[in-house]
Amino acid sequence: MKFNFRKKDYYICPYCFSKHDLNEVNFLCANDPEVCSNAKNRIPIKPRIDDNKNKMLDLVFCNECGKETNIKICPSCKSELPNSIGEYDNLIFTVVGDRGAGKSHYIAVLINKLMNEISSNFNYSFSAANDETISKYRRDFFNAIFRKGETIDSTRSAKIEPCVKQPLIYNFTFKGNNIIESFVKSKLKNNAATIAFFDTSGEDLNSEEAMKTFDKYIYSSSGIIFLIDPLQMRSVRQKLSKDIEAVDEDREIEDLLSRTVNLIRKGNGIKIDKPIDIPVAVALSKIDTIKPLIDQSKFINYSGGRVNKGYFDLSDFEDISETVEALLRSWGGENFVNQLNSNFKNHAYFALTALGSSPCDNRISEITPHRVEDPFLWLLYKYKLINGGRRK
Ligand SMILES: Nc1nc2c(ncn2[C@@H]2O[C@H](COP(=O)(O)OP(=O)(O)O)[C@@H](O)[C@H]2O)c(=O)[nH]1
Ligand SMILES: [Mg+2]
Ligand SMILES: [Zn+2]
Ligand SMILES: [Zn+2]
Repeated sequence: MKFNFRKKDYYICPYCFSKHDLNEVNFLCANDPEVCSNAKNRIPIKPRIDDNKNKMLDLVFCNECGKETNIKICPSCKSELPNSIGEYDNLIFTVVGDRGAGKSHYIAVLINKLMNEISSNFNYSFSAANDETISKYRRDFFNAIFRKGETIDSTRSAKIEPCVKQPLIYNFTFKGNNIIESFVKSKLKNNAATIAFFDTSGEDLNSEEAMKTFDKYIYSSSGIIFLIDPLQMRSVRQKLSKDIEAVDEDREIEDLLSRTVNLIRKGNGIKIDKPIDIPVAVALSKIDTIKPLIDQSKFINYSGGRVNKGYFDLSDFEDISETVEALLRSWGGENFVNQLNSNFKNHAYFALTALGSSPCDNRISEITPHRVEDPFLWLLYKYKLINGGRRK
């Protein structure tokens, strides 16, 4: 059976976020740089417009050496584009959070789980869209925690190392190859997406000025996962009556939210009285550290097979979101909750742990993630890539 995935007539570059018609893509000569000066000087090859009226060409011939090439590059920033660019919807998911909130470990574990388990439960395939993603994920995320059993170094600032800004890009496509799956698919509005993940560095989020310069991707996002380390909240530390040092004592969780809101409003020209429609998933990270503060009967503690059902469990989702919102309010997060309510039309609360326990001297003995996929699944549900359902 053959499916016609919905084709777009434009694409958004996942590196510089410029929007282009499909026929505006450029190519890079794939020949040996010793042989062809186009290849040597990375001179973009622009296809003739009448060769490709409204579609994206898959290959062109180099105007210098005549060799064919399928390496697509962005006409604005010259970055190499994933080969699948333009085929599917572009979704850009950004993980936002203060320094030490757990963003890097979260992304590392989430992607691993999506590849190995979650996507197939929903009949999707999840695969890296380009070689850079494969090597960056291995180098900066996977190797440390899954191979060496060590924590990931703090993300370097994009100011110092431009490569930090490179997103991880994945294709998420519905497999649907039998009658039942194709029935499920027919009810979905979308069935494929290119998803870019950004890991932001704490330093880049320090001031609005820095966010503006480096984090254009925040206001261009299709969805935001906003991570909060519960131990960052004074009242949580007091309740646990431990001498836990917060990564940053003086930082209130609503400060980063205000800066994010201001950035999105300015970047997209949204007036103060209009709600922002980017969905925001607020997630408590590292919930393994606050076990004593969570009622053991709550859904948060369980995950029993809910992702095996192939739909987004709305009853479970609502229960968790209400629980976490109430927890945040009771821990002095009223202001945060109110700010979120008044600025974002679409928001929900989640709770997760990427590692399942605290590393000891930067060593991770065992990784037992819990509910890491929930915010991501909610975003997919919002974009109608997966269906929602209720328990009978
Ligand atoms: N207990 C616990 N600690 C975590 C978890 N995830 C991260 N951490 C700790 O928090 C530190 C900061 O996490 P990181 O992902 O680097 O934060 P980032 O600055 O937001 O990228 C790590 O070095 C770990 O020690 C978790 O799920 N549980
Ligand atoms: Mg980090
Ligand atoms: Zn050439
Ligand atoms: Zn670009």
